Amino acid sequence: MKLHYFQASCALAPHIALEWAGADYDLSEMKRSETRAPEFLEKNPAGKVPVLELDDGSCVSQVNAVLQYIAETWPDAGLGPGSNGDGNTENRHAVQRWLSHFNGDVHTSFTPYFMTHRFADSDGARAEVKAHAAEEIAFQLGVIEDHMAGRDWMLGETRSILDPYLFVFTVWAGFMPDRLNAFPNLKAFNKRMKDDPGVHNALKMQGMA
Ligand SMILES: N[C@@H](CCC(=O)N[C@@H](CS)C(=O)NCC(=O)O)C(=O)O
Repeated sequence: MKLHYFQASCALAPHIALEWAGADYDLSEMKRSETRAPEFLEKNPAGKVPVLELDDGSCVSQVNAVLQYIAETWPDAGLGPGSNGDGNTENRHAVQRWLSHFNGDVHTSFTPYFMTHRFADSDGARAEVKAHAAEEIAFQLGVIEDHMAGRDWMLGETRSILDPYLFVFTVWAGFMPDRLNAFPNLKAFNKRMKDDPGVHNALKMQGMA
């Protein structure tokens, strides 16, 4: 199996999950500009990483689907909803709720900030888009900051597929001028993750550590 990614993208989330799962996998590093190449569009018509290409040639795309595929394929790693032996519906709903929030609200708030050229042409308009995006990012990160008060991991005491995805947002926030200064709980979480051997491996493989 092969994970298609580019450096510091959201594909870092499944990359960490593969490390935590103890999976045997290869990496295929691409350039951001290659996501619209015909060969890549055959793997994911949406033209985005991550893509997890399986040994039979089929592909799993979309962050949430790839993360859930990893949790289900390596259940012993305990990364999925109810896989800690509790099996409860509350936990399943929490995982779905946060995956949706992450993918639909938080991830998309970063897009106009880092991909501003897709949203406006003039320098002035781009500056406005970026400023508004920064406000939305801060609002969405604030929701998770509050949730993380008194918690080590998104689900409390047990790590799950949510944590690598949250880690990506904390990395991206680190590229912004104010970094994580307004979010002490997320800052502590970022450090906790960086201290984890699997996270360190993934960052090293991506040339980020
Ligand atoms: N909805 C997609 C979003 C993935 C996404 O935004 N990927 C970015 C990297 S973080 C990407 O590949 N961007 C390339 C592009 O838009 O050209 C998912 O959940 O996988």
